[in-house]
Amino acid sequence: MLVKQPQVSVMPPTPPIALTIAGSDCSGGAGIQADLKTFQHFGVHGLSAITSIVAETPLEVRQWAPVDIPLLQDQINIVLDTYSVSVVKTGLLPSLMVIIAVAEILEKRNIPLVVDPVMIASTGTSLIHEDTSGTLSSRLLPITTLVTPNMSEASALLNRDVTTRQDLEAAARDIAETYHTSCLLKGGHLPGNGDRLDMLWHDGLAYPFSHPMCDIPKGIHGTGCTLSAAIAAGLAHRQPLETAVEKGIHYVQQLIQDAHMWHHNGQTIQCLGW
Ligand code: PXL
Repeated sequence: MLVKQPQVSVMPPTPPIALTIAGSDCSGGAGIQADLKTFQHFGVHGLSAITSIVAETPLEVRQWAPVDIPLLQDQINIVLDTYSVSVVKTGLLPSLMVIIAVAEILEKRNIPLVVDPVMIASTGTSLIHEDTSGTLSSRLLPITTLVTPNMSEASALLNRDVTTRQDLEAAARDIAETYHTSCLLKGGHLPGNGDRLDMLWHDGLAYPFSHPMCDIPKGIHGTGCTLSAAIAAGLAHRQPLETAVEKGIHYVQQLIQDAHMWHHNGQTIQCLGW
């Protein structure tokens, strides 16, 4: 008798599915909200597990609190048990316990992982309880496909200053080689008015992406979340990593140019475009 075997598909599900594990930004520009918008733009179905709730706008962080660990674990486990997830992206992981809980789940599943090591909001306010860089490095980076630090996050991961254009390539390489991953080091905070440089280190090669400096209007946040979500969407579509990175950088550049602006209660507020 013929026993029907479940079909194992080598193609991604249509549409492909991505999971973001990140914080909620009630103002809709960063965090989970930015990730879901970005997934949708790239034709990827977005699942989300909320790590932390942040009461904020681009101008101010008023309050934040982490979600209980068992509730976070169930959000992640229920969707991973139910959907064929092509890629996972992490954003704000606000405590050591959260990082460990996420790592324990993802270690058992072999899913491409993009890690945006968010530690502070664009206002400069810390969104984490304690220094999480050591635990991020030891628990999450070894199972990560791509980590996307900015320069201060790269400094924290490497325990050394990463401040100049000349530091970027060696820092991206050192993060990638130390943790057996790939690293996109974002040079957006480089001093001066010259071209911006983002440096990808992938499979032993440096891929510099330079683009004209575009004035990020004050009060825009969520560029890092959007970039890492766009790259995750590219990976969900099975693009090579360097292609996903190139398209992601281009997408964020476009959204900065297309930023929305509102005036309310005597204040100007801006948000990445669509
Ligand atoms: O932009 C970094 C970031 C990530 N995640 C959440 C945030 C922010 C910045 O404000 O609120 C939830």
